[in-house]
Amino acid sequence: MPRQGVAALRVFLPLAVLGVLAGSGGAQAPKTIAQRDISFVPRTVSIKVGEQVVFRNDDPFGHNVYSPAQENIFDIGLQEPGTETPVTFSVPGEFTIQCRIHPKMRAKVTVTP
Ligand SMILES: [Cu+2]
Repeated sequence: MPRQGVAALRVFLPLAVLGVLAGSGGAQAPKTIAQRDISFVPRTVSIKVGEQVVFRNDDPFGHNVYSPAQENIFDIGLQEPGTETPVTFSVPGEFTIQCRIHPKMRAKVTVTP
């Protein structure tokens, strides 16, 4: 019996941590911006501060999504086809999202307080 309890905790704790990172209270799934045919789809997304945007690579080659802004700065690095990467936006404002490999790719994330 005690062993089972420990095993349950091991499963539960990582999930609890993920819940905290995801902002916890949200029943809503995070909004997704796909990378498809060397474009962001959709090109604009609005979220509330503290929420996530999931960047998903639908192309059969790599992308490198990043934000050049001073705030909410991030760089996903090379993102393999078929993978998703969540990014939390903790500062309100309008943020341009770009791809290092394809400079013409542009999206905008609006983060409201
Ligand atoms: Cu790209």
